[in-house]
Amino acid sequence: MNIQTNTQTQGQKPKIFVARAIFPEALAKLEQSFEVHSNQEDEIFTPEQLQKALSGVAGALVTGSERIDSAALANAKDLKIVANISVGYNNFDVPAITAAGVMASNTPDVLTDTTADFGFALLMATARRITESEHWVRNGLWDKWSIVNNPLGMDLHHSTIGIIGMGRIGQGIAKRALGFGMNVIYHNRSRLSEADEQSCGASYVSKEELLRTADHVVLVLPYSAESHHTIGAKEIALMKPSATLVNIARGGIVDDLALAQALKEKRIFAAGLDVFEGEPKVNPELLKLSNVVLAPHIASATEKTRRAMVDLAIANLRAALDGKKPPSLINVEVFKP
Ligand code: 8YV
Repeated sequence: MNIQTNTQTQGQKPKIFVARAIFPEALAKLEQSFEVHSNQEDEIFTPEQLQKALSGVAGALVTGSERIDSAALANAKDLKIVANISVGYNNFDVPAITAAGVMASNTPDVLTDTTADFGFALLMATARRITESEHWVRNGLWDKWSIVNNPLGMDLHHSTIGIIGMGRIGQGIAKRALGFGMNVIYHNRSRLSEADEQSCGASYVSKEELLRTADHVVLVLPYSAESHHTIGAKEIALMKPSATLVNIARGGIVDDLALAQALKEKRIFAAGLDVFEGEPKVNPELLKLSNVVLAPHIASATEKTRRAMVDLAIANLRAALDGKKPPSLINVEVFKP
């Protein structure tokens, strides 16, 4: 572990910790106001290193790779805020952070459209076998083509898309699907208002009906103990053999081993995965298969959006250290004006 510090300002400014590499301009700006301890080498910290790094700092910018729980906070007596550079915050033990009197924030809204775009891109790549087709070209198989001998895919247009998790990103995917003439069904913990259902052209159905009828199932729900293995062997068994499954939600929402077995036996057509159980590790059974498109958790990864996420996380951190309410505070009960 090598933590870099802007030592010329040591002692004069509040100390903050930046857990992963961020854009240099953003770091330089932070250094004008704070004594910045940062991990620009970008190696993921062990829990012990993280605990040490949080000791003595007033604020921390973290990402999904840092688990913030009571152990991480054990020596963080000066900490006022942990600002996640991520909308999902299943890396936070929110009750433990709240019990420690620390504010927790995330980065909603700024990544909605970028992530919805990627969900749709991954769905298209999966249904139309784009990565397999690229391998055809690279492996010199193009001259073997015929009307029937090609990576033949499944249509999106005029098919039924089933979205599980109809928050901002799920709704963004639904609106994109309308442009493809798709029939949109969804399942969510709570039903949308009539106005929101209308603007997404989406009909609410049970999870079982969605799995039975959708041609394409897209997962966009937050991870929690309740959503663990929302899709396992039992749920996959309900799906059509021609169906595709796309997970841009979180690893652990899908039982990856059960999915690999189903894909191997062609019990469903294909899957597109941006998130994995235990990532950055990927279940080796998935790696053996050609009917799965794999991406390294990049749904929010455009330069513009990643900059906006960093900027919002910094705005949260600055507000907290200025005694103001962070714009996207999760545990509002901790804030004392
Ligand atoms: C992040 C994400 O890239 O915002 C989220 O919930 O999954 C991604 O945008 C990732 O979590 C890194 O923090």
